[in-house]
Amino acid sequence: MLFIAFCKALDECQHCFHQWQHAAFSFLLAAQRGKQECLYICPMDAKEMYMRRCFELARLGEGFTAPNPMVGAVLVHNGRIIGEGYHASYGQAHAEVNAVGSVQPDDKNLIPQSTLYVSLEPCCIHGRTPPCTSLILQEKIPEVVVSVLDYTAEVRGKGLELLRSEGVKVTAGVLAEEGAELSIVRNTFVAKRRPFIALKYARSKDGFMGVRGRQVWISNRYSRRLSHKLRNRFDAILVGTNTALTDDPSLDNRLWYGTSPAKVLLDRNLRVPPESKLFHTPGKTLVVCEAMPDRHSYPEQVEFIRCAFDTELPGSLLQNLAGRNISSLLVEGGAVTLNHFIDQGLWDEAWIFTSNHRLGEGIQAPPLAGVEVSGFQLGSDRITVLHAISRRKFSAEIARLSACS
Ligand code: AOF
Ligand code: ZN
Repeated sequence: MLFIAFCKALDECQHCFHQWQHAAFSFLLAAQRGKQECLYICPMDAKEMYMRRCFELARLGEGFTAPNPMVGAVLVHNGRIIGEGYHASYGQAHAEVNAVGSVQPDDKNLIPQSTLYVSLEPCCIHGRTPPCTSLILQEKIPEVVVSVLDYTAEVRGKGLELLRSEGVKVTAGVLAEEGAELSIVRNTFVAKRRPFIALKYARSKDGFMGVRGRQVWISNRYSRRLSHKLRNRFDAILVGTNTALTDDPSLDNRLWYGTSPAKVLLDRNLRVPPESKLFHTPGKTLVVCEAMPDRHSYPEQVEFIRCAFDTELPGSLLQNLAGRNISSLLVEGGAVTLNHFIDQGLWDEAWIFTSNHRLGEGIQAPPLAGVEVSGFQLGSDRITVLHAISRRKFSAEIARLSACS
């Protein structure tokens, strides 16, 4: 029987570098417990397995947590998950609190012998909720496993330090590349002091975004749904004057569940008429202009940001938006607006929808250099997702720093 336990462990750990060690360990464990067989999970794989579960949980909060990150947490006792949680909504309980809170009464006494897995470094500050580090210490959780650091200035490694100084065993950097991507929006927002920026545009097969002065539908209806799904993920959506005039877009999220972004319109001379749809769909509209607005012509939820339309424009606007807690921005065009951001390297991600029709002529889609991370077919449209080189570097830096924290 013990031999069977040994073979089983060897088989289960066959892709693992430590397989012989684990098989031997499993053999001893089985002998010690007098069990016929003993399931043994490689501790390396186990850490990653629980962290993957944290990532899965975290994503359940997508679209609802901003400007906070998506975070998931799992509490494990002796190979059994006794609690799980995620940050579901801004201002509400953090993932760790929900994970601890979900432990059943019969298992509560196990918390001081359990390991807490969290996709992000536990916070050590009083924000809208108390620090998670206090909860961990109060619950006497002896071990915490984290994927990546929280770059919020007052946290950034201090959460881990505090736990260690109180005798908690802390491991950071588990699945750090994935963890860095999961929290890239928050970490970009707090480290670069500007919203995370995604560009989104549709282009014809021959590379045109549209025809000047006339509305042209390029992408198909599945792509429209996907673009509304993106609107749920972003705090704000931005368009320029020409797009607002030719398309009269609503800019809200009607085709996907969740929230609609705040709307931002670049309209230097206030040429977009107050009766345009985007001023009347629910939610705030911010109009960036140089001209003095006639406030009373617009609905109450319209606000004006007056700034010079010079080379400083994207930078100063982004600062203003960050001050309003807008942590992510979806720039939907048109070409002039997109180029404002591209020319200054102010973008992190791009979603390009390429149809299989040719337009023959029109406004050239902007050329973009980035790393293609995803490409898939959505009916007749091809969707390409690019990451800016600067974002790749930043993400890699987060992963590297987290692994040696
Ligand atoms: C965690 N777990 O689930 C989340 C964290 O204003 P508050 O109270 O929401 O706290 C803001 C801080 O918490 C900030 O550092 C943010 O990055 C972090 N988010 N931290 O330990 C969580 N969502
Ligand atoms: Zn917290």
